[in-house]
Amino acid sequence: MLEALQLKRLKQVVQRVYHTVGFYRRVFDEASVTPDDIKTLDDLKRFPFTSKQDLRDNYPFGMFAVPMSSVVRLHASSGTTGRSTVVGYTKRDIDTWSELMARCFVAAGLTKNDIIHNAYGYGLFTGGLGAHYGAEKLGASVIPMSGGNTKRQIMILQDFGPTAICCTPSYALNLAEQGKAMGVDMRSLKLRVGIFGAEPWSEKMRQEIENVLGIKALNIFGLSEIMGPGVAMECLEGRHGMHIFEDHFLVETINPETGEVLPPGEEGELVFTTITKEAFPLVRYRTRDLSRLITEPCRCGRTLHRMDRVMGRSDDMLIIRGVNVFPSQIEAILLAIKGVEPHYQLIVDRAGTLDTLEIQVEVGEQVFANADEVKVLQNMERQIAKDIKDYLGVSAKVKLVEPKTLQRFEGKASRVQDKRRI
Ligand code: DLL
Repeated sequence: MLEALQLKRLKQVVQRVYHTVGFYRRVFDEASVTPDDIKTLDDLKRFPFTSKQDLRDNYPFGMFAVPMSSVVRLHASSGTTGRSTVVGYTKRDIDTWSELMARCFVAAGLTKNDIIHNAYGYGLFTGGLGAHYGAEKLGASVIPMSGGNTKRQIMILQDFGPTAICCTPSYALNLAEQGKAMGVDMRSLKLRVGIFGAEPWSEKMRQEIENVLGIKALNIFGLSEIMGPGVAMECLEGRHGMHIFEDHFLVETINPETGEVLPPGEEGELVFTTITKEAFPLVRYRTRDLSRLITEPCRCGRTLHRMDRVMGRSDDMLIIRGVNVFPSQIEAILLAIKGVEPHYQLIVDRAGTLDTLEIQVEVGEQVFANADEVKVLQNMERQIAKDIKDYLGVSAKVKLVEPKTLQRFEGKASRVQDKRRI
């Protein structure tokens, strides 16, 4: 049944992208495949992958399969111009997304009688509005908190008595810590369940969150390119692995080195094909997220296959306080500043519940030779930190160091030290 529906939808989407998106026509032609080659679901394997670079090359709207007059919403991942990923939605895409997010809330045991505190960021990030529309679709009462203003969030949690909370897992711990500092007994709030995602987290973090907040913590997965939050979601009954909404997304795991499709159960890179999206359909999109598929039945009774928690990435993307950052984006900002050398180190750590980013970067001899050295250095540090915040949305501590003090590399540079123990 499901397979028949998937095949019908897959055929439609492959036809559509071939006829409406120049990129797909070109890469299908190059790979000598045509939409008619899809006879079974397995035939998808013969089609080329789509990468993030392809999206960048077609920035901002080149991959859209409908005219802009049909696009009712745009979202984007953070990034400097030309480097962020822009996604578009038709009215029907928004309806589908809301429906799938509503399914996620149902999987978390929520109904229209619940109050949902939504602390995912509202804006270009898909978390806030994605969860918001899903909560409304369910008929629950949604509190559109967005991120930040932590003290105010604690007050709202006490006064409005939400039964569910949506935010990144690290922010959940941050809230718990702030609440405790304010003398609030966080376990006695009405919260019952949390829907946490947008960044990697571990079983240990789950236990800690459940313990400090006195709730059940569930994992939700998604990415802007495929839709936003709600591509896959854990259920309250199973609490192990996230059910993938396979009536809307086809999933494969591949060996990131060779591109070979792996059997279910083996760890590899997740590749998604959207089969119902109108504005921004993607065929075989390489997520760079490493996970594995779980095909054993779940005790909740859902027959949708599951994906395990994301175990890492096959590229160098960092997620810092929920914001996706590529070292190359930081590099581009650094190099645009006069006096800065192309030698830098990024040190990512976690202080308590908060991710920290320190950027060490070399400056040229002439900066150190300057009589007003200290002042000049301080100004430069401030300027770099401001640019990083303005372009990428993350706070960083910038430390300028003397020329030739940072490590040099003979092969591939390794400029990131991720010291977080999640
Ligand atoms: O993070 C969408 C989202 C919002 C998901 C709210 C869940 C909740 P992007 O900003 O495009 O979209 O980032 C997508 O975040 O490729 C993963 O690397 C990572 N990610 C998302 N969810 C999880 C998760 C949103 N549950 C990127 N566990 C993805 C680990 C996750 N990593």
